[in-house]
Amino acid sequence: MPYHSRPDWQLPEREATPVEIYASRRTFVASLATAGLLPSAAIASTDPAKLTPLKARRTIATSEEPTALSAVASYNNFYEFGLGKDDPARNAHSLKPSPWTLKVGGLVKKPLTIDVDQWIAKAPLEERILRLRCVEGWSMVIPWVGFPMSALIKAVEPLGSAKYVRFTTLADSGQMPGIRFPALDWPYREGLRMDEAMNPLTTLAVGLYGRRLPNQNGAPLRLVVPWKYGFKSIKSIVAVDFVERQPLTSWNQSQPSEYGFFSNVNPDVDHPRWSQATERRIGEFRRRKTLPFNGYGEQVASLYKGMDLQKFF
Ligand SMILES: Nc1nc2c(c(=O)[nH]1)N[C@H]1C(S)=C(S)[C@@H](COP(=O)(O)O)O[C@H]1N2
Ligand SMILES: [Mo]
Repeated sequence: MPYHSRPDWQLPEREATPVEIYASRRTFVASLATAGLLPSAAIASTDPAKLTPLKARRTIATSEEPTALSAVASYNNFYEFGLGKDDPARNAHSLKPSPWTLKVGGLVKKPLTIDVDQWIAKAPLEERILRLRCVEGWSMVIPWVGFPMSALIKAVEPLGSAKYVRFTTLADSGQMPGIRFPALDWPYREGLRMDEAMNPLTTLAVGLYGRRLPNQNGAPLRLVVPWKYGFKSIKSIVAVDFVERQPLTSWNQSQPSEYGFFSNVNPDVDHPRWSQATERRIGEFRRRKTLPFNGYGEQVASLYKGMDLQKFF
């Protein structure tokens, strides 16, 4: 879908507020590390307060209240660190998000090997406040920091034969205690169709709440696809590959009848074991109605025109 003018969630340049993060006692530690005066392990923390601040211009907002940082960083799904909601925050200190190399290749003219720290330092970062709806029936509103996936796609110049994008998470049992258990077929893999990956809402996040990503949220770089169930938003990415055929993805592979390749948020298609009609917004008492495409239908419904969304779930 061509992106004419300005969608309503995108603020005009002059109204967009730069998110200035001022140095505090805690960020002093991070700045020492950035200056090379401390080993990078000092910033490889699960404590968001200790993470490096990022400057970003707010481009996508919502009237909804963001979920508290304490919940965003302590109630997680990241099976490489355990299956419990609090396991990632407890265990992810062993992940080393810096230095980190991202390889972008496959059917492209200009494959790239990216040093993620250097990239974060010079990329124009945006703050994008987006809803996240987990297939399990809970949701959050998260102020991500990152950039549109389309910027990376344009940089590598995909060939005409590239129809899908495959994403791969790190799989290192030394850093990730959970991958010793066969909960999923590691490495965690996800995929998008090219037009989905190019949609302006598709985000590569490097931070949240104005700082680098906590390890448990997928440091140093993760995908955010806000109109799809949360498992599509793959964490701690080491490879992005452009491919011709629909790629195998971890959840679809493990349970194809429960987790489709598309997995667009859809209140009308129940999970075989529970309803998807409502959700629990973390921090709220009553359940709310789940919206088609997680409320982003205006921006993405046209991607699926003519598709049977009961069949292609
Ligand atoms: N590599 C990897 N990525 C992952 C997961 C995972 O287990 N491993 N869990 C997914 C699921 S089910 C959800 S709901 C979101 C949760 O993101 P959050 O913990 O930052 O809220 O991450 C997704 N990305
Ligand atoms: Mo999820």
